[in-house]
Amino acid sequence: TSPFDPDALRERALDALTTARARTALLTTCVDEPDLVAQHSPLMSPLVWDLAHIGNQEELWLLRTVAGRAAMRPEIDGLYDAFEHPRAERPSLPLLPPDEARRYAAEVRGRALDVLESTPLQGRRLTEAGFAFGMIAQHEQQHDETMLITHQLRKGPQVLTAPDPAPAPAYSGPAEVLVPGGPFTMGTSTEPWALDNERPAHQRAVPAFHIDTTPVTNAAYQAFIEDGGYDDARWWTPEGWDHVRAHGLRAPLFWRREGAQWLRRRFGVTEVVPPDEPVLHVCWYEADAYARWAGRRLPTEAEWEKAARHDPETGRSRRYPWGDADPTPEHANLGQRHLRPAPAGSYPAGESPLGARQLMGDVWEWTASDLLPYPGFTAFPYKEYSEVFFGPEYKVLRGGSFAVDPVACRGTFRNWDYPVRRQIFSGFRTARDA
Ligand code: AVJ
Ligand code: FE
Repeated sequence: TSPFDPDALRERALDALTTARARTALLTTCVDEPDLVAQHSPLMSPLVWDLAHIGNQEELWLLRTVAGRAAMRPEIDGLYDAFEHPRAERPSLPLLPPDEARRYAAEVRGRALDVLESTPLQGRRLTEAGFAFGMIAQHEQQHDETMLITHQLRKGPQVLTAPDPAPAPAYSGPAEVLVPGGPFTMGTSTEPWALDNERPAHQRAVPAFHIDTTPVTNAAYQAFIEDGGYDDARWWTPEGWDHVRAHGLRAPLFWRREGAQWLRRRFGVTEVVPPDEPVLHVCWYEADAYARWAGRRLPTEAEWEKAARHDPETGRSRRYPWGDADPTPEHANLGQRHLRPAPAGSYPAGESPLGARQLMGDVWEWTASDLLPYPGFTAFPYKEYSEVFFGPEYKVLRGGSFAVDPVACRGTFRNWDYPVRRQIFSGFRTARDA
């Protein structure tokens, strides 16, 4: 059966919702109650807020909007509206306590699965091809990544464990690949669960360029540090230079120097920074400065997507670098199966037609581009998913991290954040004109 037929999509929606809830449960049961209601960083919500917000969004879209049901607890809507209360304020709100938040989310889910069973997946735009269900599964998975960031910021001993990615032989292929010039199809009009900002498919002219085969490694980034990169205004944009000086940045977030070594804290464990792993927890300003120091630049968002999707043989854009098949563990480091990126050069089965690796998974990759709508964009199903963020304040990240579930990751998926943010699972690769 095609992954696009209605029965397969219903199955897929059920599976995506179930996978997301298992991950949510894990992230919210491995710490005790005080930890769930505490704010571990002013950048993040208490975990218990994410938990009830996940349920509240599901109720809003699947029960009220799709199925036309009345609000279960109208009095809590405001508490879990991300636009009403900034993250820093959320711990002082009268939030549902952990047990109640769990019960609420579970009750919504029970009803949502009934709705999934009884809703035709054809004919109405919100539910066409299961879109609303896919959107809610992606929303939960996005918050599961957010909660993993909260776990990383949390002080205290390790509570999460996962096997390491398979060790990879040091990558010895070419350092960059040449992407030929010419138009390619960016975005999508056919991917059933693509979100509004990925649409519609359109042609983009992209001149020839070179792009790194793998994300920039810790070893390469350390060379920038040792070369005095953080002390040299030449490499930084004026805003970036102000930012590093005002905040005393010297290295990626969570790094600490001890003698000749760099150590980092990762989910409660301190370890030596592994040289061959993609660098993680850098902000856009750091990525941009590194690239300039290296005599290169960040790829634009269109360049990144062309490197990831363009098949020079057919001229088509693929769903993923390796083709149209959904990701498996052989293709990419996704889904919180590991709690770190895999060594640079891993996942040969996931490489693009031109030979670039790890475009999906491992680390979110900063691009040079601001978050802007594609020509023909229409907000759907609500303006606050992406439209309100369009403009120069946000930079686009592509490709997903080890913390992203496959349901929320594709060649067209767009993420964004402020250029100062580095608690996110962000890295980058560099490019140059051909
Ligand atoms: C797309 C990751 C920037 O977390 O702010 C979650 C995703 N939107 N709930 C965010 C999202 C609404 C969004 N990002
Ligand atoms: Fe949300």
